[in-house]
Amino acid sequence: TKPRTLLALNWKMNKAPTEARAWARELAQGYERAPVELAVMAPFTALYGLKETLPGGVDVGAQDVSAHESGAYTGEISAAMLRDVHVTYAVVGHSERREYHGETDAVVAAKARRAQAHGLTPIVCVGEGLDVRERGEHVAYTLAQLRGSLEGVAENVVIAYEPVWAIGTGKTATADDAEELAAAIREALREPYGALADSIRVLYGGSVKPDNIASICAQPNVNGALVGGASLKVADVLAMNAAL
Ligand code: G2H
Repeated sequence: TKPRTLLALNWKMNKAPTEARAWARELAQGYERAPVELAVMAPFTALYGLKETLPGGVDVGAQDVSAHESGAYTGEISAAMLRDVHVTYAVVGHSERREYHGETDAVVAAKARRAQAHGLTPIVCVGEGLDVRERGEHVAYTLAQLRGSLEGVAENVVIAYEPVWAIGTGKTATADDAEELAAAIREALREPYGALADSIRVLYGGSVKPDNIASICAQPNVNGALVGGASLKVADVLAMNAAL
């Protein structure tokens, strides 16, 4: 049995708190609770008001979390602070964090462990760039990144496979590309987690939209999507929710 599909929206650095609440009110008008789980990864400042405004059963997540517990880390947001405002998920190791903020696999794993220690579910992102794909090394590269990013991380985790060449570019991996990596990731998860690997959700991310989400999420090892650009408009989100 497949785990429940997760439609995870990644707003990135978009929507002020006021805009986020307006979006949630608009969603509530058309939203019918689907068999899939819906969760919104919003900027820190929007999380509290968003959770209060969203229809019941829709979760919120942060796009990052500190690896540290508390104290002299100016500018950081802790897992405990996120939990206090009813956050369920924390994305860690998104390729934009790895690329623009120098996050290594070790840092990503530390963030994931800290999130779990406070009852959050980390969404750990992995995926290769175009050069790696062109050399045909995408499976080995992604699995190495996965192992490093899951060091000491417990099974309460979601994995997002996001090939960097497909992010925000309009180039989507084919459903077969997504399945190839999702299956390889599932196999690799058996080593640390044994039979629990089957209950861990593996998402695909990279230019997912209403017209391609169904075929991607129908793949045997794909358990949902992490959606950036197409997550900003309510109409697109309702269409994706209905397609699953
Ligand atoms: C990949 C994805 C969401 P987009 O970053 O995480 O963004 O759907 O815009 O490619």
